[in-house]
Amino acid sequence: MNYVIGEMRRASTFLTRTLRSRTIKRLTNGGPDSAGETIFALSSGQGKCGVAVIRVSGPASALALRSLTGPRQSFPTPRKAFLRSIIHPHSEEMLDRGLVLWFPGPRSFTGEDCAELHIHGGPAVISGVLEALGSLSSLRPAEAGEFTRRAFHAGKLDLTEVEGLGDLIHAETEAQRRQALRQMAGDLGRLYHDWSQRLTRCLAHVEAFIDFSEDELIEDGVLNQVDESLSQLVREIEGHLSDERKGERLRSGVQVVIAGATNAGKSSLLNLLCQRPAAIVSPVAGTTRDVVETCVDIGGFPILLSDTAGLRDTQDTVEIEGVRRARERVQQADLALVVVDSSKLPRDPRHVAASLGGQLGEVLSGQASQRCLLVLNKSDLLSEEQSRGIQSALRERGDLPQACLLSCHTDSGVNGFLSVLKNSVQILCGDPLVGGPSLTQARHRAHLLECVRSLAQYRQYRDLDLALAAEGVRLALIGLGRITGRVGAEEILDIIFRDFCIGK
Ligand SMILES: Nc1nc2c(ncn2[C@@H]2O[C@H](COP(=O)(O)OP(=O)(O)OP(=O)(O)O)[C@@H](O)[C@H]2O)c(=O)[nH]1
Ligand SMILES: [Mg+2]
Repeated sequence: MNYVIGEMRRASTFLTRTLRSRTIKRLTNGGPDSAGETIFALSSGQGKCGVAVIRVSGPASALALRSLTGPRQSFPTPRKAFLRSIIHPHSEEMLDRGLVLWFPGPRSFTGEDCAELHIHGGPAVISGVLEALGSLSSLRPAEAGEFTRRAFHAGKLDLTEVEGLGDLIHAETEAQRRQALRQMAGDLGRLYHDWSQRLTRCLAHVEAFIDFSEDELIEDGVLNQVDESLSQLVREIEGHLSDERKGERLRSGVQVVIAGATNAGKSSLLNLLCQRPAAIVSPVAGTTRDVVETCVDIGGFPILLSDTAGLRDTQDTVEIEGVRRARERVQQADLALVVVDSSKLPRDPRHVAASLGGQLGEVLSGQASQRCLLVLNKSDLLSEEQSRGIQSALRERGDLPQACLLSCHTDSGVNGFLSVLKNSVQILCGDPLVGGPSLTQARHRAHLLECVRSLAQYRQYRDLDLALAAEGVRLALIGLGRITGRVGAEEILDIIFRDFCIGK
C-alpha cells in the first residue's frame, strides 16, 4: 500500500512538473490588451449599397444598442432580427430605420456581447450611424481585423480557421471559395490538431520512460511504440507536404505564361482569354515588349496569365530585355502555353512534328520538365488538307505535349482549348473537396518542415540521449502548434490580422 502511495505521489510530482514546464500554452488563455473595450465598425463593403452592416462587440454593446434605439423601443430578444428606428443618442434625430440584432456572449462571433445594425447602405446613413456610435464614450472604432482577433482569443477560431476566413473573403473563384470554406470549417485545423495530440502522447510516453523506466513501472515496448507512431506521423506529414503545392497554387492563382515566336498570336490569345483588349495586337513582329499580366477565371480556377515578348534574335536593346523577361517568366510559370503560327508549319505532314519539337525547345530552353500546352494558332489560314495533315502528325507523335489547333480570329477550336486548359489547371490545383485538406500557405509548410526536422532529432538521439530525443518531439509539437496558434505565436498574429479589413 505504502509503495502504491509513494508511486502515486511521484507520478503526481512528475505530472505537475511536466505541466508547469512543458504545457503548450494556448493563446486563448490570454487575450488582447484591448479586451474590455467595446468596438464598432462597418462590416460590409465600402461604397453605396442596398444594406450595410455595422457590428459592435464588447461589454458596452447592449448600452450602444439601447442608446441607438431609444427608451421607447423594446430591446431585441437574442439572435432575432427586429425592425427599429435608429436614433442619434444625443440629438435624438432619427438616422434610419433598419434591422437590429443582439448576440449576447459567449454565443457570438467574438465570444463577447455583440450587436448588429443592418441599415441602408448610403454613405450619409453609414457615416451618421458610425458617428452616433462614436459619440458614446464607452465605444471606439475597431482596428483592422479586431473582431476576428477577439474571436481567436475567445477560442472561437484557431489560426487556420482565421486564415480560411480571410481567404474566403478574398476568394475570387469557385475553387478558391471551396478550399477556403473547408479550411474555415476547421478541416485543416483538425488534421493538425490530431497530429498534435498524437505527438503529445508520444512525448508523454518518452517522458514517462525517462522518469520511471528504472523502477520498471513502464513496459519495455513503450519506446518502440513511440518510434512506430512517430514514423507513421512523419510519413503522413511528408505526404501532406508533397502535394506539389496544389493548395497554395489554388489560393494564390496558377501562373500561366503565353510564349512563342513573334507574331504567332500570343497577345491575341491573351485578349481572347480575358475577353478584353489587354495587350496590343498588331502585324508588326515584336509588338509586345513588357510582360502583360491579367487574372482570369477558367472553370472556377484562378489563373494569373502573362503575355510575353516574342522570342527572336534581335539587336534592339529594349526587345532584348523583353525576351529576357519572357524567358524568366517561362521558367517561373506553372504552365506554359507555347503559341505557334500553324500557317507557317511545313506543308509536308512528315516534317510538322520535328518543326513543333524545335519551336518547343526554343521556348522552353531545354526545360523538359516544364508543363506546357501547344497552341497552334491561325487555323483559319490553313486549307482543309493542311489542317488534316497537322492533326495526323500530332496523333503520331506521342512525345509532343498536348496540342490544340485553333483560331483567335474565328474562335474555331477555342472551346476545345479551354477545356484542355481547365483540365491542366485542375491537375495543378487538385480538387479542394477531394481527399485530405490541402496545405494552403507557405507559413504552414515552413512549420511542418520544422516539425519533420525536429522529429529527425528524435531519431538521431533516440539511442544516445533520450532527453535530447524528447526535446526533438517537444520542438515538433511547438512547430505544429505555431500553425494553429496553440503556442506563443504573437509575432505571426500581426501579419494574419493585418491582412483583414476593418470590420471583418
Ligand atoms: N489570320 C489570323 N491572324 C491572327 C490570328 N491571331 C492573331 N492574328 C494576327 O497575327 C498578328 C500578330 O498577332 P499578335 O497577337 O500581336 O501576335 P504576338 O504573338 O503577340 O506578336 P508579338 O507581340 O509581336 O510577339 C496580328 O495581325 C493578328 O491580327 C488568327 O487566329 N488568325
Ligand atoms: Mg504580342
